[in-house]
Amino acid sequence: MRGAFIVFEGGDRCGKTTQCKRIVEYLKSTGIACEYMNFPDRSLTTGKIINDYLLKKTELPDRAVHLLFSANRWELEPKIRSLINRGTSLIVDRYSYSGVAFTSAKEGMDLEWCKLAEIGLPRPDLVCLFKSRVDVVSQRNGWGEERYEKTDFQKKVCENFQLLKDPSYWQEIDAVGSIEEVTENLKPLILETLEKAKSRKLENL
Ligand code: DGP
Ligand code: NA
Ligand code: NA
Repeated sequence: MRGAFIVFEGGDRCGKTTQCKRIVEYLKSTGIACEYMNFPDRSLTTGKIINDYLLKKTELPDRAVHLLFSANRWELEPKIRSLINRGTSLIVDRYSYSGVAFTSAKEGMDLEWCKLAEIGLPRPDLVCLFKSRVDVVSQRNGWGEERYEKTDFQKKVCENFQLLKDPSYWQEIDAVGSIEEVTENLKPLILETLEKAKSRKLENL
């Protein structure tokens, strides 16, 4: 039986990385095979260039950087498929939807063009979209260190996530409660998705 492919999405510093890791710990503690994965994976070949770009050490044209982020996901596509097919569930911190929402928040970038390089990647069984308020997250420590951490840009990103949202496999998560509360609310949703994935074929974007 295959594992489930679950993605957490949202604006920067909305708390989804913390929740991803807490869910992985919880699932492991109950004996469920699962792994944490995150995009961009800065340790990969493309990830090193992406890291320099995010830290504003290098400049690159918008389309070139968009395709690098996409290539970063394609670097791990064989691993994603093999883990899921061997029965390991994946809890993934950002995916193609960040790719589209962030790049298309830039001036002159078309949403449909942004989707093209994502076609053929495995489609998640569940996308948890973390709602957050930009005026709250922008107060968090270190805000502004990376390229996209600007209030107006993040508002645009959040609007783009709303355009991408597909109610058939997306759930909005209210990320305003305590860390413990958010995890408790997530657990039943995650467990239900793991169960359903067993009898469903993995689809593609
Ligand atoms: P993170 O390590 O999750 O904080 O992500 C780094 C930053 O990169 C964050 O601002 C979100 C952004 N990002 C993530 N994936 C993509 C992508 O595919 N394309 C673009 N343009 N930005 C992305
Ligand atoms: Na970030
Ligand atoms: Na993160």
